[in-house]
Amino acid sequence: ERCVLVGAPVQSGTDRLGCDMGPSAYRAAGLAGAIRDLGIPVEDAGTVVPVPFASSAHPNRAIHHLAETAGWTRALTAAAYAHSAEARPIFLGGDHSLSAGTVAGMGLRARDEGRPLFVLWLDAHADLHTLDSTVSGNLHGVPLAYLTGRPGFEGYFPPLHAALDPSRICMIGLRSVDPAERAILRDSGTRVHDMRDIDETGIVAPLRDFLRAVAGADGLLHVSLDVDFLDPGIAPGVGTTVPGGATFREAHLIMELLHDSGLVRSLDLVELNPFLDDRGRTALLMTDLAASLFGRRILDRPTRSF
Ligand code: DIR
Ligand code: MN
Ligand code: MN
Ligand code: MN
Repeated sequence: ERCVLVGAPVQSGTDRLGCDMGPSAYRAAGLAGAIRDLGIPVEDAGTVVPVPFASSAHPNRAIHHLAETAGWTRALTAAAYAHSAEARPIFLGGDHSLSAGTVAGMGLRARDEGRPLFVLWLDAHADLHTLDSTVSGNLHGVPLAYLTGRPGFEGYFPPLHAALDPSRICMIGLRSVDPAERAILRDSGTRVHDMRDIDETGIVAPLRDFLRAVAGADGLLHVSLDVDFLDPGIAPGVGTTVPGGATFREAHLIMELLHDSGLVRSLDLVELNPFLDDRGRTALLMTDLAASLFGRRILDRPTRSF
C-alpha cells in the first residue's frame, strides 16, 4: 500500500520556536527515500495550510495562539481524512497540537469503514490538559482532552464528530504528568504505561496486549510519536526534553512490533525542533524509526503474530 507524506508545520501549540522547520528536516533526512527503499510507493503531498477558525477569547489567560491552533485542527482533520482514503499518511510535524486534527480526521476515516479507531501515544507527556486546566497555555498539551470529548472545547476548537473512547488509547513512555492530567487518567480506562512500568516489565508485553485488543476489535490504529518519548541523549532536537526516556532499541522494537502487527494506518511524527537538533541526528533517528514501522528490519524473520 502507498504511503503519503503530509507536511504539518504547526508551531502555534508551543512557545518554543522551531517546530515549523520539522517537515523540511524530515525531507532533508531522506524519509521518502527510506520508505521507497522498502518497496513502498511514496508520494509527498506537500504542506497543509491552516483554515481560519473563529475561536472565542478564552478566560484562561495563559493560553496563546488559540485561533491559529483551532485553524490547524480544522485543516488537518480534513487533510487526514482525505489522505487516508487510499494511502497510509505520515504527518510531518509540527508540534503535538497537530494531532487534534490528524486523529480527528482518522476518526472520520474509521467511521466510514465502520471500524473503531485506536491510538498509540508515545510520549513523555499525557497531553490531556483541558483549556481550563493548562497552566503553560501551550496547546500541544491538550490534544487528547479535545479528542476524547472532555468538556470546555466548544466554541474554541472545531466541533468533533465523535469522541475517541479513552479505553482505545494506549500511552507508553510517560514521565511528566501534571496533577490535572493524573486525575483524568485515574478512572479513564486508558492503558497507561509510564517509564517505571517499562523499567519493571519491558516494552513488549504491554504493546502486545494493546495490539491484541486492536486486532480483536478489527480496529484501525493511529500512532502518534512525540520526539520526547525518546531519551534526550539520543534525541536532543525537541523543546521539552525529559530525562529517562526510551532507548534506541526500545523505540525500534516498538516500531518493529507495530510493523509485524499490520495494524497501523497512520503516523504522526511530532515535536521535532530542528533548531535545537545536533547536526540532524534527531531528524535522522525519527526517520529511521518510521522506516522500521514501515518494514525495515535487521534480518528476515517469520512474521509472528503478537
Ligand atoms: C506540559 C508539557 N504538560 C504542558 N506538555 C508537553 O505544558 O501542558 N507535551 N510538553 O508534549
Ligand atoms: Mn506530546
Ligand atoms: Mn511530549
Ligand atoms: Mn510537547
